[in-house]
Amino acid sequence: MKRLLLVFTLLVLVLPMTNMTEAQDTEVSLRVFAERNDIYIGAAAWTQHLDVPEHREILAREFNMFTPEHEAKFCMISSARGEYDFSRFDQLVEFAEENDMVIHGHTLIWHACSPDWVENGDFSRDEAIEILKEHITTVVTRYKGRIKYWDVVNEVFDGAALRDTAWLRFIGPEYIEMAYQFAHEADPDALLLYNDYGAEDMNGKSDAIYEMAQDFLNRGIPIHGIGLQSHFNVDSINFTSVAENIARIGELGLEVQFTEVDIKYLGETDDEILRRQARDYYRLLEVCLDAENCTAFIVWGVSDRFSWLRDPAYFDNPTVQPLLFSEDYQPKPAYFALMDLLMRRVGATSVLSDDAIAAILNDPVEEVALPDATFADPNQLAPDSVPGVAYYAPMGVTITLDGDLSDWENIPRVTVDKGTLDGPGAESYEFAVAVDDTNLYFMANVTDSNVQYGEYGVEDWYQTDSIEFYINATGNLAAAAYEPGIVQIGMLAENATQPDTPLVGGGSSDTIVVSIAAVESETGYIIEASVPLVSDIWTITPEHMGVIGFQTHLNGSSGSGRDTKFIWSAADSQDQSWTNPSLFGQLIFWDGSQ
Ligand code: 9MR
Repeated sequence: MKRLLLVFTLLVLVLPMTNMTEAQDTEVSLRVFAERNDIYIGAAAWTQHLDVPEHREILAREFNMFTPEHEAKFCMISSARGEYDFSRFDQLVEFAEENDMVIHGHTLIWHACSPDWVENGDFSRDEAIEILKEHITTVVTRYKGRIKYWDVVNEVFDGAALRDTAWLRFIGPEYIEMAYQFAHEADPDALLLYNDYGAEDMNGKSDAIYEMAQDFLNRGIPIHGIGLQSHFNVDSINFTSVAENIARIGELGLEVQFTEVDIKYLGETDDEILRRQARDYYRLLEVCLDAENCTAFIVWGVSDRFSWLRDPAYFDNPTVQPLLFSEDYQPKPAYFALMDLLMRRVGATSVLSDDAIAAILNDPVEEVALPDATFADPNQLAPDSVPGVAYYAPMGVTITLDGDLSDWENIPRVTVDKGTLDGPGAESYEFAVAVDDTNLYFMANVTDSNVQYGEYGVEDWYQTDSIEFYINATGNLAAAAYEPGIVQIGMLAENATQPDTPLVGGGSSDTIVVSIAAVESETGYIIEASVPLVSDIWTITPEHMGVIGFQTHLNGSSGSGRDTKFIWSAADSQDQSWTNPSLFGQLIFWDGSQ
């Protein structure tokens, strides 16, 4: 407790005195206040983490639920059929029990951790069913009455389709329901969850999981809840949509748990990114507290030091700090934000002052004062753009989509050569935008010595050479989630070889008609595109100095998937425009006759 009290004391220096009383009189920990809010607050760990005294202390003090991070999985406990080594799993269970933590078992069946003897086996359907049953029965029976929740199967969906796994090949799709039946037979009191990632909000994958659960319930297959892994990126969570998904699962009578929460980001760590991370942790816990069927909020590790995301095999930021405690076990803003929420919800005086929590939650309104319009070239039809912030698009210019750039003369060009990935997939691109009375025109002239065609299909368009532009025509530039009137339009370089069938992807791009002309050029490729100003999803009426949201990206590949990502809008430091339109910049219409 000493270390934490020291932190509180330091904080108190800048907090009103009243807050001190609570910190002194009551034990202040996440678990104490989670209990008072009637939810579990959990953390995952490996046995090796328990060797670090601070790690053990924080686990025991702050969390009332425990998940074995890796050492309970099939590949970790069984080296041959019928042979098990439970020593590390046992250590974790004993640690959790000693500290009065409810155990969340993770996981019985997961394609990424099936023992080699299963993966490489050649089993008949009946044999495979026997093996599945033996494994589940052995493990669940061993810990019967001690493990309250089980992630029975993990990640069996790949998008909305069933993932190709050894079990699917041996048994067919019924292996999933069999796993639940075997687990239920072994411990009828255990609560059985289905756990997956990328299905936190309303989407095709969460629809498929919802339908599977509904079908199981209709047919009497025992399932009690859905685990939403929640490996999120800063700025990317659609909280409303997550709440909607939890509510529909609740209507089925099922629990939901956030099972593997971490919130990551690219690039260096600074106060601002940790603030936004704290804000996102707070808002996510708030969604859980607001939903009656949300029973646990589990973080995927304690200290940033041991996060799985530091492994370059998983994520491209070896210094990322995605958890609640720093490398040296200091509580971070995200910890205090969660603490604040749990305390205020039960009427306790928070460890944070009103001003301190407001500073975490309230995004500064970025009033970007645009400089006076300048013209680098007197013949320009609109002012110079403000780098990464605003682009002035001339009005009254009609462009022919033909790959010939002569009609773009005197329209301001912007070069983009920076973003979140700086590989050899492209050198740079320049873009320009113009409008007439019927269309908005976009042009990208890409410098790329090695253009890829046919590397990926249109559904994975962003993995290969492609150009994106984004429009937010809703009038609300602060919109942080996609809604009608906001689109991401991704256009493959391959359009240069397929002039008749536009290859277009991107969020809601199917809600608007996009016309494209793409050609190869001496230095790479050129794409010209247009969208109508009047459509089912928007009516854009250009007026001098009128503003809409706008963004553009480049994806570059040199043959083995995207290695280059250039981004125009400076607000989008994390490549999150595909999910969060508040990160776009501004497109300002310019009437040269004014
Ligand atoms: O965090 C776990 C890491 O320590 C393991 O090395 C890895 C093995 O694949 O599994 C990680 O946990 C995963 C979890 O079991 C299922 N969802 C995704 C998690 C992160 O990869």
